[in-house]
Amino acid sequence: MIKVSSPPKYAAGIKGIKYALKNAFESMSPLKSLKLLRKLNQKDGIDCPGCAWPDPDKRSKLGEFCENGVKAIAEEATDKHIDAAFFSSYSLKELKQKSDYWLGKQGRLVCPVVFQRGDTHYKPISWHEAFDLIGSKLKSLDNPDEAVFYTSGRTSNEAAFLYQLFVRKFGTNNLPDCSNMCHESSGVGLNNTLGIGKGSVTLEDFGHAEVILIFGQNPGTNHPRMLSALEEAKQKGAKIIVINPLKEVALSRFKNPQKLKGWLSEGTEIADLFLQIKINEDVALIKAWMKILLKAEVQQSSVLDMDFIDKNTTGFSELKTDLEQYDLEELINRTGLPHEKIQLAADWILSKKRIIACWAMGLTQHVNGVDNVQEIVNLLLLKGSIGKKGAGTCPVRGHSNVQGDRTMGIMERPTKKWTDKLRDTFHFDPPTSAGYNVVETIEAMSQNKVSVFMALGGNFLAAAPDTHNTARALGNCQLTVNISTKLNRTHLATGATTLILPCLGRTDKLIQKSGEQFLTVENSMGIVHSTKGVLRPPSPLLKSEPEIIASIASATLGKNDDIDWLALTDDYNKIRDLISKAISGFEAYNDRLKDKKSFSLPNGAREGIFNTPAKKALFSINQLSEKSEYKYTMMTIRSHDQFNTTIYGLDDRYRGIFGGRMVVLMNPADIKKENILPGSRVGLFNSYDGAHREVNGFQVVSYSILEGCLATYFPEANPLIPLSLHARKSHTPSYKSVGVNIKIQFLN
Ligand SMILES: Nc1nc2c(c(=O)[nH]1)N[C@H]1C(S)=C(S)[C@@H](COP(=O)(O)OP(=O)(O)OC[C@H]3O[C@@H](n4cnc5c(=O)[nH]c(N)nc54)[C@H](O)[C@@H]3O)O[C@H]1N2
Ligand SMILES: Nc1nc2c(c(=O)[nH]1)N[C@H]1C(S)=C(S)[C@@H](COP(=O)(O)OP(=O)(O)OC[C@H]3O[C@@H](n4cnc5c(=O)[nH]c(N)nc54)[C@H](O)[C@@H]3O)O[C@H]1N2
Ligand SMILES: [Mo]
Repeated sequence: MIKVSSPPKYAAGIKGIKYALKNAFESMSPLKSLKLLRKLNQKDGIDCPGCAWPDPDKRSKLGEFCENGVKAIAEEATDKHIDAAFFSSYSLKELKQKSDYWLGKQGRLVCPVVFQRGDTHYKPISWHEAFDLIGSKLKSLDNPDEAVFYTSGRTSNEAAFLYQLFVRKFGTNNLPDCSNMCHESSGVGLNNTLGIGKGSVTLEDFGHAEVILIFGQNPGTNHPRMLSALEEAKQKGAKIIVINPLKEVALSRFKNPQKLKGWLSEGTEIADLFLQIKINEDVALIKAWMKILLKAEVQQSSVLDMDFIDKNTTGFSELKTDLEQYDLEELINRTGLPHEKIQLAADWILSKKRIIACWAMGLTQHVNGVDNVQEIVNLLLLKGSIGKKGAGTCPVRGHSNVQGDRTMGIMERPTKKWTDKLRDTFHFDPPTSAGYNVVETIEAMSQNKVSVFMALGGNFLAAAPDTHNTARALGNCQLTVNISTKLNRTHLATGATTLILPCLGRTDKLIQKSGEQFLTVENSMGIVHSTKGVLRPPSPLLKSEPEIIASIASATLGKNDDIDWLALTDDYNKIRDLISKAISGFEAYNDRLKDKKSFSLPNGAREGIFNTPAKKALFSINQLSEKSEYKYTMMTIRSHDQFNTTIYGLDDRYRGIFGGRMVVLMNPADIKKENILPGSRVGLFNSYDGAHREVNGFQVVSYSILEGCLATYFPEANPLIPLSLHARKSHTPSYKSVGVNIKIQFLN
């Protein structure tokens, strides 16, 4: 039985450090742990593979890392290994029966292996044979679009750049990535309205903000170092408003583990106002705020920044007209929030000029995910809160280099500017038609249109929606190739032939022909910097990601290709020189890294320059969420003990849940209405597109969440998310709002 207690009163503090060290010491020796921690997020050190939150200029003497960052590196740097003997002792069938948690705990992959349909076990294969197999399969395809090349956001700029260059030289834009399931709605929404798909604020802006809105994000677990920035903002007088269906503890009270004061004091209360909203009613809330602001402007003026609106935006009068059709009370009712709280927040927004809006998956993973993002932009534009100090957009990115991968060209719909530049730099005709994103990849695989699926990192099957259908779709492929550090569910959904190619990770030293190498990444605020591993790799057999990609490119495109792929990986400066030529903002890449080890990329919105077709920021008209026919709306969230599909442990300390993950968080009144008790086991089911989907065995947890709303963990609940339920304009799966009904399995 899973144990449940009240959530703790604060996040982090000494307890956080204790849990961090416990995790590290369980995976590796204290000496190795300390060697890693000393270098984590330091200027000449390892970029934490945990999240994409930027590092402050002044790093804390107590270490610039968080509990979950330590878990991330312990997971990678573990002393345990999965070798050929492991694969001969467990059949594929046996491995399929193991949990994700068990798979992860077996250690680092250290030898290339192959599975052929009809076999019972994975078997070792040499690198040479593996590359030949991939090269000849790719060359044999009738059409390059029969191959798909997925990327997860941990890969470096260098690997990502080589990968997309190879894939486009091969002839396709089928480059789906984890971003398609993550911040795609932000990219689309921000590009449409502000002309850049990235956020506009810097870390420094947090110290100048008067109001900070935090929508749909749980930084205590997923971006813990963000709390230091929020603490500082708070100390300088900013008002922090949290909009979330759950009262995430770190946003209530935070004890900063990087400051002695944080160890000893009561900690800092982060949120001034917590708005416990119904799932997917953020558009209604923002519309309500905008109506209040517009009304106040008529009465007292200077509420809106009319100068900014006149000079820099278009669409203001259309927005005003559109808002007139909504009734304020109806909007407020939809949110499930008390009128007074909405008014209080509006009063703060009304009277202040420098506003930052932060958000993450709570906004992007809905059918109206792009609408959510664009509605936030509307609010900021009304206040002129963009392109000035202490104000702007802050989509908080997930994977540590997901933003960099996009900058490097990992995108299935490249712009003309991108393909033109590639053509001029590398003298070939890159494909220009749209490739598949994640949802389209699964659709195409289901229709037998994909022969080869390759993944540069990630865990496609467990991360994607509609797990059972996605597994079947992967099974339709003739060849699947996984370039990975750890064993995961995707490796077990085999095609006719499946390869697992083990690679070096962030923490490992990279030695190539010219000597020791470093790699580069871009954080959530557009700062590019180096990352350099310090550990002896778990096996001399492992290869770096750039080397694996270059070898595949060489085996596919042939020795006569214009690019000498293998020579590029002798010295990574050569890859960065190519990037300098091909991507604006990266001029003199190597030189700029030499001194400061980092530099900022240009960002129009930050300077108040809007690269939209109209050269102005756009007010947009956005839709409210659609009414659901289901009794409940379910969101799938992360526990404190996981990194996406990697399960570090079975507890969710900050929510008071211990020893298991099959839980459903439910409002006490709903539990009563269902005639069940906390601790009962229930099944969740729905029926979209005529197909019944069901997952059983959830233990009911009575939790502070509004009636009609449920929360479960990802990836356990992914079989309930139909592939067709995704954001209208970005294809981001609707992981945060799916309709379900409940059936009782047994009462407590
Ligand atoms: N330790 C750790 N760190 C991580 C990750 C991890 O798994 N573990 N994952 C990384 C990745 S790839 C990402 S993208 C980020 C994810 O970071 P988050 O987006 O913080 O992660 P989620 O758990 O998906 O949390 C979403 C939050 O949105 C809220 N929410 C859900 N629906 C709604 C809604 O309709 N409206 C509002 N206002 N809120 C809503 C939920 O209650 C929850 O607090 O973290 C990154 N960092
Ligand atoms: N229901 C639901 N589903 C979701 C989400 C949700 O909130 N709810 N969130 C979505 C989001 S935001 C994201 S970003 C996706 C995540 O999707 P992915 O990025 O595909 O998944 P991860 O779990 O991060 O991938 C973990 C695997 O990456 C490999 N790996 C780790 N480090 C490295 C490395 O350095 N190199 C290589 N080559 N491999 C490495 C390991 O083998 C590990 O098993 O999931 C999405 N799925
Ligand atoms: Mo993500």
